[in-house]
Amino acid sequence: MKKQWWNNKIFYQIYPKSFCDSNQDGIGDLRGIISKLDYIRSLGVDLIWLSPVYQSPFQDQGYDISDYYAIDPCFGTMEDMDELIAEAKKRDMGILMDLVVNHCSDEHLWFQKCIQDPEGPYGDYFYLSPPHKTNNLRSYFGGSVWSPLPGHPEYQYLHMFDQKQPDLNWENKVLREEIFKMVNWWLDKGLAGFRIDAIMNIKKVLPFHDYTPDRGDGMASASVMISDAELTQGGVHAFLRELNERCFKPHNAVSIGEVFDADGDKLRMFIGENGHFSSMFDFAETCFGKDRAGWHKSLMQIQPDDYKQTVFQAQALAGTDCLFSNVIENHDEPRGVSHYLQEDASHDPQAKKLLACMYYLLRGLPFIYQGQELGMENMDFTSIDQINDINTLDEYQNILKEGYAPEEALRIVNAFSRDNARTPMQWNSDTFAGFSSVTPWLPLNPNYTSINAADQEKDSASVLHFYRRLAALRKDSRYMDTLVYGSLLPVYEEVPGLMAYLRMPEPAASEIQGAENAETMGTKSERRPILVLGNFNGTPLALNQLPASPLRSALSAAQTDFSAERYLQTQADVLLNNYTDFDGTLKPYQAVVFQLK
Ligand code: TEU
Ligand code: CA
Repeated sequence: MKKQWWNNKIFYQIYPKSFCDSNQDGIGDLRGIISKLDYIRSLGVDLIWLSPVYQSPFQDQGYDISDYYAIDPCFGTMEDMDELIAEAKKRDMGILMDLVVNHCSDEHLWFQKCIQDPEGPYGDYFYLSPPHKTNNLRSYFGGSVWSPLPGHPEYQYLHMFDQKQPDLNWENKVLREEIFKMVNWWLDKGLAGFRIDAIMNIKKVLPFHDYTPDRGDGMASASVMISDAELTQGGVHAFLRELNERCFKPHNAVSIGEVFDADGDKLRMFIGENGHFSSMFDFAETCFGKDRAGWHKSLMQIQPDDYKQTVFQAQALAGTDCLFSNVIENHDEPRGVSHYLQEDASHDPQAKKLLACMYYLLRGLPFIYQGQELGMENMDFTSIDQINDINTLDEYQNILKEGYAPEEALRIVNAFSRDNARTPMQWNSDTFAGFSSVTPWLPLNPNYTSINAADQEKDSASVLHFYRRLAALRKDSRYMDTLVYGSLLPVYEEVPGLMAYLRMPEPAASEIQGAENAETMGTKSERRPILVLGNFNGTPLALNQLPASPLRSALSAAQTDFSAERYLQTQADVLLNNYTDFDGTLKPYQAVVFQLK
């Protein structure tokens, strides 16, 4: 794998509306973010991804942009944005914006001009179709993907998401040029790169045709056309190659794709050495158990062994030439600790640290979503009126239609709602959690009195301090060859509730035949395997039954009958531990990282 400047970076996602409110209007803003840059840096973060801060009517919380060149007034001004970039740079951090170019807002000038004159040039910026030539796709947010073009009953326009998010026509070269110009404008301003939203959707199957219905409404999920486009139309690749060549590559920018469903042989087209993006999210765990029929048919919680298998499969797919972006949550998902830990564990700081340790040290780029570093949990919404997210409101209606009682429907959406992650950041135990001095735009999770940054700052055993220790480990130049560039080898897979993997150092440049620059790499590096062990069981896990052989073979030393327990206790060095000791048995939810001899 060719080394790149972003390979060893740590990422932090900010959902600006819910991060920090500087002017006391209940909405987080750019100056609020600027005031917290030292805190973010203290987590070892190098790159900050901001969910959209562009001008927007907020039908989908900023993922509906009405001006790509303007900051929405609720977040501040373009001067604030420039200051944020500059202040981040002073602290050795870079800013990534969210690139939302599958669609814009219906309030964008392009769509307004399209409405004025659908036969004119702006009609080609969108997908317009006579009513009899549309298809039966269901939007991701419910209802048909087609809506009548205002004032023009002879046309329907396509929107994969909400009605207020018309899809942009990437087949139109003029539109693509507009997008490239805009992306370069932002990169020239000094952005480090972009996270690229919903990008698989930019390729449609033309002419439009119907798909086999997957629900009683006679419609098929919009995602079906996207898989079809990959299979039959050459997919998104030509568009993404052009975007990379014209924008990311010339700026040496980092680009993180929001890509769902890229199967094995396609992965390298996205994130291989000459791929479209620097990296893309591993959503295999996110998607595990999700059902197209809706949240009521989806699995509320994943079992630890399914989690570990899903992660290991994704890691195997990425091999040693692709880097996934690793997440346990984001602004579209429930909180990771609530989703991936079993009920008893999901409030336990030790279990939260365990989950943190397991995903953070995988091969790939670690992403932290705001509040994750505190172990923030799902919100217990007590009424549907507390929920703002359109996706949740649609699923709620869908579940009611399926005949569920309102309380049951609320219980189900509580488990999946995107608003779980969007409640305000919990800075301290003051009124409104230090997020604002007025009522926030979305209710606070009442547990802010016990889960907040100020308290955890004072407690060296807190989840927050554990995230700092993870960063320190990952950044330690002695382990870089192993933790950043090394391969991943699952071990003891058959042991229930145990997640264990070896990170094997990549061969030193000097060990690679014919390598140039053999001296430049790895002089300070400690080229020994690292073992990550985590017990997801609420009971102790004795290691005396585990054979030492997988560890021995990793060391290419002679096989012995030595048990893993004895080997680890007597010969391996502990690099990180969520308890204060290791006595040969893993305590409930204990995570330990060893360096082997
Ligand atoms: O999400 C894309 C996407 O596929 C979502 O529909 C996702 O499946 C859903 O949120 C899971 O519940 C991106 C953004 O991350 C999301 O916030 C936006 O709403 C969406 O694009 C439209 O821009
Ligand atoms: Ca504000």
